[in-house]
Amino acid sequence: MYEARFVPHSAFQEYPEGVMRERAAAFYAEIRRRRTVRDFSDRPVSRDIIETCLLAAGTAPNGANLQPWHFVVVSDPAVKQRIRAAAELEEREFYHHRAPQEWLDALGPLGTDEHKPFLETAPYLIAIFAQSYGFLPDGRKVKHYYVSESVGIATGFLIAALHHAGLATLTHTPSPMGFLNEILGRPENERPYLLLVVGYPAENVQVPAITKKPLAEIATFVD
Ligand code: IYR
Repeated sequence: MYEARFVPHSAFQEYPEGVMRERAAAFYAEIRRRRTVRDFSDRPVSRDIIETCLLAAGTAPNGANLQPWHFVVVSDPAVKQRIRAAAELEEREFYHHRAPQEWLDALGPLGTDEHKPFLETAPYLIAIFAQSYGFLPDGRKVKHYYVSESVGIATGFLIAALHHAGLATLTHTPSPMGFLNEILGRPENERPYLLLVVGYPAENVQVPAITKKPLAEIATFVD
């Protein structure tokens, strides 16, 4: 039996209501500036910034604190080239055969296609893996819980952290992306969850003219 051990939550910070309101508004103003970009500069980004953002991602709430994620940060041009080739192979299939017309119609406003040059241009690709189970020090398997929820939340933290640091991201989801296990040598207990493209936007980058739903559409208050 494991004894739960508790410590004071001394890091919790309370603010006067006016300050809370200001902080809520400031965070909204900051996060609403985030846009997915699909055209990246090849300008390098210092690795320590990525490391700090990954530490932020690793603080995400998750099932039984088993932290069922692994982040592979790729900057090696040869590996990026292999990932691009494999992703474009799947994307060609997707855009020309697999995707139903309804899906292609939904993607229309984003202007995406099977060409993914950003997979080589951007300084970093972060392949995010979800671990369905882990291992104890003695090698025994440990089942993980709420894996997609946990990895989704950590990914959200990572995107927010990178944006906050002043970097652009693209959540890329070639499907299927089993090729990432092979190229990156990841074990059987890990499935690729998402490929995050990270760097500076290309000069004069343009983004789709899209809008976000208003509060009344995304939220209901029961009171
Ligand atoms: N994975 C493809 C298609 C795609 C699907 C959705 I849903 C998007 O929001 C964007 C793209 C691609 O990356 O092009």
